[in-house]
Amino acid sequence: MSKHEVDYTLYLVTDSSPRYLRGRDLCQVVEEALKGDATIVQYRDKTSDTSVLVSTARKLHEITQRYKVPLLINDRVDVALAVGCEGVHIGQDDLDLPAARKILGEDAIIGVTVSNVAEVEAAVKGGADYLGIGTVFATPTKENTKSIIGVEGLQEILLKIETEKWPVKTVCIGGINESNVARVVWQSTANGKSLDGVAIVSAIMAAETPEWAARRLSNLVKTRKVPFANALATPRQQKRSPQEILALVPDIIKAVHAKKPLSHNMTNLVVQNFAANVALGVGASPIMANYGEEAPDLAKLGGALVINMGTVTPDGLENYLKALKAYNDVGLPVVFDPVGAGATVVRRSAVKTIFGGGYVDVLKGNQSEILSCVPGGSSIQQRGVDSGSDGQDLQKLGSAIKELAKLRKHIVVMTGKIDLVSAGETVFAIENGHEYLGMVTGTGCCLGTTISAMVAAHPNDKLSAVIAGIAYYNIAAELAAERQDVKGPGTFVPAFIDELHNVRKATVRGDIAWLKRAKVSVIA
Ligand code: 3NM
Repeated sequence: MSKHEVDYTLYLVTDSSPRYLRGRDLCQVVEEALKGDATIVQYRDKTSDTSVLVSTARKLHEITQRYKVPLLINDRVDVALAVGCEGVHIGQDDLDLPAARKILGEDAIIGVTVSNVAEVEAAVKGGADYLGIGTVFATPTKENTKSIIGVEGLQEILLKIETEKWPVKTVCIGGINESNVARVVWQSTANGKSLDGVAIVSAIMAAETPEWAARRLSNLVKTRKVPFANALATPRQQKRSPQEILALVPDIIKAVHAKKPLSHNMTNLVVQNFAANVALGVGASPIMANYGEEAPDLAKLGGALVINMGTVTPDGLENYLKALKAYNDVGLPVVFDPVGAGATVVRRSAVKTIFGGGYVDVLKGNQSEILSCVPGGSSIQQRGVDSGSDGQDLQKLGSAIKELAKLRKHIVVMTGKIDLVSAGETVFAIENGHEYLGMVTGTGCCLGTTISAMVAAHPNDKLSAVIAGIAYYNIAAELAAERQDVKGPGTFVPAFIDELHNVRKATVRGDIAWLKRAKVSVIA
């Protein structure tokens, strides 16, 4: 088989350690994986003597040849030469690529480990046939990994390869298993450029039945079926005019009223009570459940999850991940509020962990929180952007969230004096609200709760639901602030809850005079 015809779909990397083999024979495990559809094998053994490496590689090569699958050797060009197998995989610290190519010749398959764009460029220019991109997620299989790049790092690299039209093949590696493989392949696709496959150690080597594990993984890579994918904003929905969206607002509010969707909040200590009252005000059914084990049951109830990172702790993070998985598994919406993201090392890492752990449908935060989620966003902030108060800044912020939404395939909401929303094609600006919202704690968090109710009740057009939620919330704040009985931020809070309730009730009665206040526009 020519090296250009190699199928990278399911790339098995071996591990001979007893924790994975558990007394089984390496060759037998590899053969089982081949029966289950592994399409390429890398023999990776960092500790055995050369004589063992060569004899094992020979046995493996006999097997892989029977299955017409290439065998590569990790790092050891000499072993590949001795065995006459199809190629090698080299890391950044191993023998350099030109030397390997010179020794093995043009027909050999040579792959290189890369974790950033500079390494990709060097590998491509050096003539690598494929790239092993990683480490995607932390993994016990290789603990001394250089950097955890997450799905975003992966995407950044694919985007570069697509832009440069480099002909190199790609697989990702690190922590890939049945629970995340379809999402990683789906979410990392950038401008139509997808991975050619996934490289896996433990999810096959350690499996009870490697054949079945390989078959399931192979199917997941090929189908990329993720329950949340079909709920993305369609191009048609993204092109709606503000008038078209405003025309949908009453029905969205009525849908929340009629369905009373569950708003499952994993939120911070400060806002639990307020957020529950806001959820009731907008017509949802709140549950403030921070224990992740409950999430699979709650996710059966058709609502939406809010992960608000305001009081992050190691336990909390574990619980968020369990809940995220539960909602992802059934394709129900997740709203993520990265409170204080960027403020501390712990929070920055928590944001990475959450994005690594699952898919969020709506990312909502203030300017600094959202910019800290944008690759390179901190530099936009350092250059000075002032909450979108002047038109130029608004454009800059708009393009930042548009790019972010496109990259992550979700809706991004950046709150500020003017709230910005994008699903990757258009940027909507909503200019409603009142300064009292900024004078009491938790109003940003409660907007997340409101959005969760809207997207839960109107899941097939989440973009309109999000915009409807923001407009409704902010107009209720205006109405509350104008009331005679409101004398300041303290009296504003109960009046605000009243107005959320009143606006909903009026809408259900068919009175939508309040909606005339809505100032929604498209800015990019
Ligand atoms: N290389 P698992 S991560 C062999 O990042 C290897 O370069 C990595 O193991 C890299 O599939 C890794 O069990 C181990 O997570 C991957």
